[in-house]
Amino acid sequence: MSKRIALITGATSGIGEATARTLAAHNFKLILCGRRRDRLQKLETELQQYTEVTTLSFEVRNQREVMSSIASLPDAWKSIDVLINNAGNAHGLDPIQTGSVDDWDAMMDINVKGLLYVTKAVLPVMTKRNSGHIINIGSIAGKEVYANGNVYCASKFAVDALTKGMRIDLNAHNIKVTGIHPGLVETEFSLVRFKGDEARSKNVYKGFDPLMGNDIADLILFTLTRPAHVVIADLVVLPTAQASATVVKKNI
Ligand code: NDP
Ligand code: 8X3
Repeated sequence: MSKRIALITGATSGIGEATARTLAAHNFKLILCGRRRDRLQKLETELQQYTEVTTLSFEVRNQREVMSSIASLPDAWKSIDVLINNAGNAHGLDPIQTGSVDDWDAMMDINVKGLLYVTKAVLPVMTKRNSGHIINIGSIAGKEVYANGNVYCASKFAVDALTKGMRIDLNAHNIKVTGIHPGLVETEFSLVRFKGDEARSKNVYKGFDPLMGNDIADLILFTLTRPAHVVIADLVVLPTAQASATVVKKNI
């Protein structure tokens, strides 16, 4: 079977980077995306020993940049089979009454509108061929609301709704749509949420075994390797120590 082409947003760290490594080892050609060009180049060089890799650096908030970057792909890369909408972050953890409007804009623009822009740019090749697979990375925060999670949770509830909506609208086109909703995964996520505060970020993952990027990458691979007649529609995955968005058994 010829290699499928997978486009991964947010491939410069965490879940996206782990997914790139896993898919490189399992017969996928990769289009790696993110804003940090140095990291993209480093990963491209590393993974080229296993598969064909190309990179696109764009800001998912900028619709024009998203469209022109994806349109700039050489013909050999245009037939994207798999889209992994992973780029996203939380910005801040504040009560609604004191939350920053800039943080709210960032989360809605990146997690919701960015996902829509990338999907819009990639879908024509999938609908034309009546095949493809879209995986949206949601979150336990898109299933449960927690204190101070307000806008991040809203953005991930939106991802959940969009995933369901895409599955319905793309049903006629034979396109698989999967939502994967992780609990606590140790990545750069908390460093971004807490604006570079390393101590506060590390503390989130202290006293228990969190999920790692590889755990989600494994699930993505599993989802992508089901037979043609099977779609994994919705997956919630937590560390064993986590029972809900806020119940985590910590040994500290
Ligand atoms: P990381 O911070 O490690 O990775 C985030 C990725 O998103 C980076 O590659 C970053 O690349 C990219 N990104 C962020 N903002 C933008 C932007 N404006 N334009 C383009 N790319 C952007 O976090 P995770 O790996 O944990 O997060 C990946 C996804 O998983 C997110 O959607 C997150 O909400 C979700 N998630 C994370 C959980 C966790 O506990 N870690 C749990 C549940 C879901 P660059 O900065 O180079 O642009
Ligand atoms: C990231 C997981 O619990 O920090 O989506 O919101 S959580």
